[in-house]
Amino acid sequence: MNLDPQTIERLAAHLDAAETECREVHKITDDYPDMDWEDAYAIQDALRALKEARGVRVAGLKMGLTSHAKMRQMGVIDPVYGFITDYGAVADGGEIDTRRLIHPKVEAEIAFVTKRPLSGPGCHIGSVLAATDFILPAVEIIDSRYENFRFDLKSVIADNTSSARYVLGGTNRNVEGIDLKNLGVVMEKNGEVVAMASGAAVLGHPAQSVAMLANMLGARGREIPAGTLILTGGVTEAVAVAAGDNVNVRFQHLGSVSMRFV
Ligand code: OOG
Ligand code: MG
Repeated sequence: MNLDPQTIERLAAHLDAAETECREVHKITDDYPDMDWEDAYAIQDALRALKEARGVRVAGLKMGLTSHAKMRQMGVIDPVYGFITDYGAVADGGEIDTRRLIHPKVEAEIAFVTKRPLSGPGCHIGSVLAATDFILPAVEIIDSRYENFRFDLKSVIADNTSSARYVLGGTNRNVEGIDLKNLGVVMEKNGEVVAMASGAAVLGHPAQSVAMLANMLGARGREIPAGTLILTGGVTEAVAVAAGDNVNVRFQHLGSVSMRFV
C-alpha cells in the first residue's frame, strides 16, 4: 500500500460527499498516481464503513467490467467488484429521480442469490451453480462520481464501481435447466431497442463472474456468505439515460424489468 490511513479515510469521505451532493470530482489517481490496488479497495472498504456507520445497509455485491462490451466502452481490461446498498434498491416499474444522480447509465445484468457460502481460491463455475439458490433479472443504474464518466480501474474501485441504483425483476428461477450462456437480453429505451446480448457476454457465462468474485475476495481473506445477492455485470454496454426516459429490459426465461427516469 502507498497511501496512509488518513488519506484513505479522506478520499472515501470525498467520494461519499460527491455521491450525496450529486457532483462530479476529478478521478483520484490524478492526485494520487502511486495508489495501488490495495489502496483502491481500502478506499472502497472505508467508504462502506462510513456509510454503514450512518445506518446504510449493504444489500449485496456486484461485479463490474465483466463483459467485453463494457471493457471496450470504458477502456479497461480487468473486472472489479463493489457493493450495493439498501438505498440503491428501486422496485420494478418504479421511478428513479435523476436529480439525485450525476450522469446515470443503465445496464442489463443477471443477478444470483447464493444459498451456501462461496470461497476462493479455486472457486469454479460448478461450485457457483451448486451454491446458487436462484437467479433474477436485474438492471443496474451506474453513476460514476468522476467527470465525464472517465476513470481508470483504481479510481473506479475506490468509487465503489459507480454503484448507484438497481432494479430487480420478480421472476426467480432455478439455474437448473436454464442455458445461461444463450439467455437473450434485449434493452429498450423509449420503445426502441438500444442494446442486446446473451448471457455469454459476461465472462462466457454469468456464473463465472460469481466464481471470479469468490476468488478475488478469497485473495483478500474474505468469502461470499450464503444468502448474498450478486449483480454479475452488464451484458451490454451501458446506455445513458435522462429524465423522461422509460427503460424496459426483456430477459429470455426471466421476464422483464422496467423503470422510469424522472
Ligand atoms: C464501472 C461499473 C461497471 C458493470 O456492470 O460492468 C459495471 C463503470 O462502468 O462505471 O457495473
Ligand atoms: Mg453493473
